[in-house]
Amino acid sequence: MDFLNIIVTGTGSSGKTTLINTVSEIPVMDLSDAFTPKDARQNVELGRTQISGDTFLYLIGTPPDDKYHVFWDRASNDLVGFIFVVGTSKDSIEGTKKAIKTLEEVEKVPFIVVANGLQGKKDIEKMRKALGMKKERDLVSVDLRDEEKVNKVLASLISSTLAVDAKKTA
Ligand SMILES: Nc1nc2c(ncn2[C@@H]2O[C@H](COP(=O)(O)OP(=O)(O)O)[C@@H](O)[C@H]2O)c(=O)[nH]1
Ligand SMILES: [Mg+2]
Repeated sequence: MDFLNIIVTGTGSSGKTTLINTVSEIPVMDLSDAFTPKDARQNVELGRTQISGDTFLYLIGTPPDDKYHVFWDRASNDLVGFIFVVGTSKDSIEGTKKAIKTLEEVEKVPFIVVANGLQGKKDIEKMRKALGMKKERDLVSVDLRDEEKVNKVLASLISSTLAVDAKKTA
């Protein structure tokens, strides 16, 4: 059996739980009570989906604030990458922008930004600007309730990670 991790992060009400629920084959677990530190005992959840005969993908949902990075560290073995879920509110955009910046400063982990509530290409470009995202980074507009679309996001993140790994070993 192989187990891979994806961290799903974003501010409150950005759509993390919705995304994880859409693809999880197990009831999404609320891990709020399972971990310390005490002040991070909120909003941590876990879903799982089988991506091949013997490979399971764990989806770990947390807010983007620093105090949750302990969960990111714990998931760093077998980490495929991050999904940032961003809504259209100013808070969500600012919170996501900050978290992306932090991640890019610390390590070269693949990530994809998933926006919900956008209409058309113009909105996507506006969001890219607002987040200060580099051109080579992926930003997609997805209805998080759509299983097929969310699965595509997972597949895309997994394949970009494999591409990075292949480069490292080449
Ligand atoms: N229109 C639309 N609403 C969404 C989408 N994803 C989530 N929502 C709604 O946004 C709200 C917050 O989502 P939730 O998953 O609880 O956010 P979380 O706090 O990040 O876990 C809920 O009412 C969802 O039904 C989406 O892709 N499109
Ligand atoms: Mg939630």
